[in-house]
Amino acid sequence: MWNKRADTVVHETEPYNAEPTPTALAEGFLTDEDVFYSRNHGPIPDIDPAGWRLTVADGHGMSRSFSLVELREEFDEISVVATLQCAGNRRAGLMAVREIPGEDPWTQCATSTARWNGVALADLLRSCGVEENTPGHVEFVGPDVSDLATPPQRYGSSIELTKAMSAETLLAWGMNGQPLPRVHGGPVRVVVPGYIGARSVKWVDEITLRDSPSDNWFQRVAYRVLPSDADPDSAGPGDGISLSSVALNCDFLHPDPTTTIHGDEVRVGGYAFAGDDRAVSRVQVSTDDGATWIEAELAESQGRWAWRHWSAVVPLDAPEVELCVRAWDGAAATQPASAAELWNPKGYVNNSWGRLTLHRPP
Ligand code: MTE
Ligand code: MO
Repeated sequence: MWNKRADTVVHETEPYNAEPTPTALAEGFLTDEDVFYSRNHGPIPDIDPAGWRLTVADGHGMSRSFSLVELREEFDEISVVATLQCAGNRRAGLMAVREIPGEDPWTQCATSTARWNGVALADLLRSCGVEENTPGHVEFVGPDVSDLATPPQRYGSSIELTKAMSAETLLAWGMNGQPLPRVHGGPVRVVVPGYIGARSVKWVDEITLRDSPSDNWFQRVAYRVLPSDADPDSAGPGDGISLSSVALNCDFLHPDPTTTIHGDEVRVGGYAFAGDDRAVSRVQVSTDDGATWIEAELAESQGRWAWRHWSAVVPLDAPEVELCVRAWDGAAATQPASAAELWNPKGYVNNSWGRLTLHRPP
């Protein structure tokens, strides 16, 4: 379905929610369309690019509207390599601690990287008279109505105006050199590099300037880290920590733990990513539950908005070896060891150490 590989792990068909296998995700620094994870809260709309229009409103009664042709003609095309990562990435690790009803058990593959092409949102906003350094927020709304929200409503989110006016935030119509696929928001989506995937609104058709963050359910109620003892059903608007920047995170993508490893050492590898304003500075792997650490090699950085691939050769001196991996950022902050200390009622931001158990022939 949706041009995804046959080995894609489909959590739900309606709405469509699916992630690649770790092996598929490891294949490229950029993630091919048929591998890229897909996260939806409602039906995937079918929009004719020729009929699509984007309305930009100042929140005080003034608005302008753009067609796709106008966007392409009036503004310079830019391209940004950026990793999208769902706030629910690695939720399965939290569910292993305690159940999280009504949410999908994403593994470490609810994240993918693409080269996005389009226009800088800042250029579009400037053309509408928005000035740099004005305080405020920018709301994005798509046409897909989600009945997961209370009340059912179109999917929306917001970011601070400063991030909207940054060089990296874009309205994308291209992904890895191809027209943006329908399932990923075609004809046009927002891409907010360094922020949780939820802010990168697909099929965007309304942008509104605001004094405060969006009242949309997906901004005000969902995508918030509630205290571990909170009842998610009675959580109100504004409760919990609102997520924007992606937390420092990393995990294994290979080798496949269901295969038997021959030899007394093995090369392991995966991805590491840090959100807005931070960078991955180091990745380490341990074979003794964190007592000692082996420095992993980090692949060369391909820009500050993209993940880093890493790999390390580790000894395998027992029939079963449990590995863990952690990253560090530029402030020398690192990741917590266990998912238990991070458990939260909606299951967001599991950035505990990645873990992988490997087997040798008996
Ligand atoms: N935009 C709309 N209109 N509807 C959605 O359900 N899901 C968001 C975001 N944008 C969503 C959306 C979430 S939670 C994520 S993680 C990303 O899209 C996923 O983007 P992808 O499906 O292209 O991987
Ligand atoms: Mo997400």
